[in-house]
Amino acid sequence: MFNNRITRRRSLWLGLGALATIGMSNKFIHTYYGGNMRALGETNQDFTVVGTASLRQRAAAKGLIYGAAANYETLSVDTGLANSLIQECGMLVPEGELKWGFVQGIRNQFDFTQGDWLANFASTHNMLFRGHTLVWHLVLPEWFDEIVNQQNAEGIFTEHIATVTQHYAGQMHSWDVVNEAIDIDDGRADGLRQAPWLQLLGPDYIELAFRVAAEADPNALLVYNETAFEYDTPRDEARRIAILNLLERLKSRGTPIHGLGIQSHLLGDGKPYFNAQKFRQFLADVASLGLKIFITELDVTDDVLAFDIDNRDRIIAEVYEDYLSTVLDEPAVIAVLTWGLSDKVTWLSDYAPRADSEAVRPLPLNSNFQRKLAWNAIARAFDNAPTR
Ligand code: 9MR
Repeated sequence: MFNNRITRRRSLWLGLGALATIGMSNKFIHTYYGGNMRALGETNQDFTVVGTASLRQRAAAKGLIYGAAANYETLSVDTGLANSLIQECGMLVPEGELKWGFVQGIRNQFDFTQGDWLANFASTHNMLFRGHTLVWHLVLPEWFDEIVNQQNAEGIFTEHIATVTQHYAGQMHSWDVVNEAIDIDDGRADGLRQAPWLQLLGPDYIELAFRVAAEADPNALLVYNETAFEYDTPRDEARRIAILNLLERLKSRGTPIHGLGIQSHLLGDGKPYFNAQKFRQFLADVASLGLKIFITELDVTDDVLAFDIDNRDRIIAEVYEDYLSTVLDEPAVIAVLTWGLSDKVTWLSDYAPRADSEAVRPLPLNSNFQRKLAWNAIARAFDNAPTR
């Protein structure tokens, strides 16, 4: 049943596409299985943390980066959120502001206002800044279908990537150059998604994106970012193989790619399907290609966990600690980013709400910006991690 649930959930997840264009809400009705996956009080893991140092400090002590995604809309008005980010984060990632449909919502009119505000927030508070994302099949502008065709596609593609990367050159630690290019359900032998750019430019659009970005900003680390391959299920296994094949191909062709981003949107009820040994081997395989690894969008759903808040927080914290202790064992992992910092602002409120309408609790801080057990779990994982 879980496998069925995971498969179905992830298809929905990956199919967010149609809804995620500009001007449309990403709220949508979806059905999935209810039911509480665990009895109360089943967990007894120890989440004791020594001292009060921030996640940023604990990560830095090991040569790691900790950061979070945030968006202009909430960060610019919420001082509680701003103060928490300043305290806890060594890196900031714009949640949406650098996506194609935001930056070039009108053809040839690049609008960096919100991205620049976020870049300025990061530099003012001595945080690194990370770009997300240059090429994605979602959040394309409304003019895309009308204007882009086989004849002009390459010019529009390279111009967009060059303009955006040039604008932030010198300010970006790293870029998610291409996001979510794999979908094994699309039936191609190479596992690539039938994304608009693939249809227009062929499979080498990925390599082209990296080359254009590298030329415009030779100092940023260039990353391929992908979702939904963390579990020991046939689907995730097939996705891991497709990812490794893609990375190997890019490296063998001399593509300027420096890292893999593992989104890590984990499931609160996913513990039985996380195979630490297998995932650890996958990380080693990626590292053996000479690539760095970023955990880019970590959060943990609690939509199907029982209401009890203490127990829910414990289960979520367990998922964080089990995952991060496995991941941080691999020296190629250099950064851990959560997709948000406080439960007050999370995409999961819309995407994976609870049937009982209670607030979701997927992130390190609660909605009043206080540290939860998930925070302890991340802190412990950093404290126990080998030094880079
Ligand atoms: O969290 C983001 C949400 O606020 C946006 O509406 C959505 C579309 O822009 O994108 C969400 O972030 C996604 C990220 O860009 C890529 N990986 C999956 C994330 C969650 O959907």
